[in-house]
Amino acid sequence: MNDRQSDGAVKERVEVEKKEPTLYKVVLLNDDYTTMEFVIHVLETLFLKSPAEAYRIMMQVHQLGAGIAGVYPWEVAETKVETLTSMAREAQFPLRAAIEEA
Ligand code: TYC
Repeated sequence: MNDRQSDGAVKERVEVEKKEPTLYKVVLLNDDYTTMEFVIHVLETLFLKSPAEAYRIMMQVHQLGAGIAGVYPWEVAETKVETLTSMAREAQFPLRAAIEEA
């Protein structure tokens, strides 16, 4: 729909605010075989974390079982998990991630 009415006047903009998109957490899961170094590498290169933040998240997952790698719109979260899974399979690690509503 455009903002023009048939008389050429501009329609009043009643709904200015856009609805917030639903966001999803990519939750990294612990396992016994993936190396800490590889998890840090994935957090830095795929989830764009600083080295310090990547280390913090990795240790949280290692000690507590799970941790948030990032929060994204649905399609981005899905693609991150797919890329993580193929990076892990390529390196022959069982690393996995889940998606949860934020
Ligand atoms: N628990 C793994 C180890 O001791 C390290 C690890 C951390 C694995 C985080 C997965 O998502 C993970 N080598």
